[in-house]
Order: sequence, then C-alpha cells, then structure tokens
Amino acid sequence: MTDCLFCKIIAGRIPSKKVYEDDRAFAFEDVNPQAPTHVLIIPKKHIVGLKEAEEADAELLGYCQIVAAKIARERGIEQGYRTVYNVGPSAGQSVFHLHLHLIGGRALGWPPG
Ligand code: DGP
Repeated sequence: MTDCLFCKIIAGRIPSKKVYEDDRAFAFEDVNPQAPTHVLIIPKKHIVGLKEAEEADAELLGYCQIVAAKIARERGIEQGYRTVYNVGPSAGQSVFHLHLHLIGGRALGWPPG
C-alpha cells in the first residue's frame, strides 16, 4: 500500500534497523523502545490490524509469532518476554499496518497499562 509507513519501511523507502526478513515477514527495531528488546514483526502483506485480519491470514499471523519467538531465542531473553498487538486507537494502535510488538530484556509488570 503506497501510503503506509510500514509498507515503506518494508520497501526500504524509509530507513529502519532491520532485524529479520523473509518472503512473508519483516522485523525491525521500534523507534521508541519500551524495553531493551523492542522489535516490531510485521507481515509483508498489508493488513490494517488484528480486527481487520481474516481467517485466511491465520497462518501469517501465527508465523509472525514464530518469528518473534526466534528473535527472542537469538537475543537470550527467553526468561520472559511479551508479544503484543495493540488493537484500535484506545489500546494505543497508532500505525495501521498490523504489527506484533516483541518486548523483553527487563522485568515486565502485569497487568499492562
Ligand atoms: P502501536 O502504537 O501499537 O501502533 O505501535 C507503533 C509502533 O511503531 C510504536 O511503538 C512506534 C513505532 N514506530 C512508529 N513509526 C516508526 C518508524 O518510522 N520507524 C520505526 N522503526 N518505528 C516506528
């Protein structure tokens, strides 16, 4: 999608600190990290958010979780991390291309704010 920030990051038209890429997914460092590890994992397919995802996207969404787990393993943060979708503006979603937050590397409180 031409007018999407994260589609531009995937295309390399906006710079990012790339962590991982394959034919289905792209991962990069969050510009405003909330923890020592804060990586965004996104599908290359433009999906607006979780509530807009369709059953046909289920495998892709699961795949993004597997990519997150792989990055967490590589970073040695398996003691405790979180994968999070912010869904809708009231939950803090500010970019409307589906993105999975991988947050870890510090103690994480519960419930989240
Ligand atoms: P959310 O609030 O759940 O929609 O998360 C959006 C995240 O995207 C937020 O943590 C900040 C990050 N972000 C926004 N713009 C950019 C950008 O241009 N580059 C990078 N690397 N991250 C961005």
